Amino acid sequence: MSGNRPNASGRAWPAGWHVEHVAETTSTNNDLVSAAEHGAADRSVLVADYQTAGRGRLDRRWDTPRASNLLVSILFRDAGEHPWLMSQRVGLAAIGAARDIAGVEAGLKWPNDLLVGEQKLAGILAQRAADGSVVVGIGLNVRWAPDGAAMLGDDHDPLEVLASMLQHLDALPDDVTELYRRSLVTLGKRVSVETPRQTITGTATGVDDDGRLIVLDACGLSHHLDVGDVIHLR
Ligand code: BT5
Repeated sequence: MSGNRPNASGRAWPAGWHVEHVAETTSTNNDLVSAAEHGAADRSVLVADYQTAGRGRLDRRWDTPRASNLLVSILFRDAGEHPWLMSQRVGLAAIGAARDIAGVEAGLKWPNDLLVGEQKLAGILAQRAADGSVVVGIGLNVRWAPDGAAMLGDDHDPLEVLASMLQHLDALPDDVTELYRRSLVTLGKRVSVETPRQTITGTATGVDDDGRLIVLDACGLSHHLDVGDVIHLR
């Protein structure tokens, strides 16, 4: 990967990030997981103008026309036992970039969707590679969004958003617990959470130390959920 020198896009990236920019691939996450297993460096970053098989969670798709949006994956070799912490960091950095580049205020829907109001601006997909490293991919709508979703606006360049996001990642404190909780618009809301086994309805009261969403149901039971799709009810 090309390091901190200006690369094909002619752009100088923040120091310490090894950014490769390609015109097209299947999925930046797939590529970077495979690169990780072949020894790619910590903080390798793969950004594509277009993905032919962009992936969401649970085998859903991530769609975006050519050269419109940010499609990027980042490799973290020192993610430790808590891969979800890296997703939280990427989500927070993306909020900072949306604010700096476009003046757009986004919040997080648990676990890591970026929302503007209730419209989705970005989605995050984290995967663990076989060697234990973690790849966090983010798709952020810059110049295009599907119906009902949010974007930053026509004037903005996906690579500029990435540069800002990397700077924000560098500037985050080691412990982002409080920052994450403050950005999480899910907290305090009534939610319905569809998990692989059941749907839980209640009030989102917190996030535990394992990154799980705590939902208090009408019977007074607290559920600690580690996966699921959240709907904000109000
Ligand atoms: C996500 O999944 O939100 C994670 C998306 C991660 C995409 C990035 S792009 C770079 C990297 N490489 C990859 O292959 N993936 C990552 P999920 O929560 O499952 O949301 C997927 C759902 O969002 C889809 O089923 C659609 O309903 C919706 N969707 C698809 N494209 C969208 C877009 N551009 N904007 C907003 N919503 C979208």
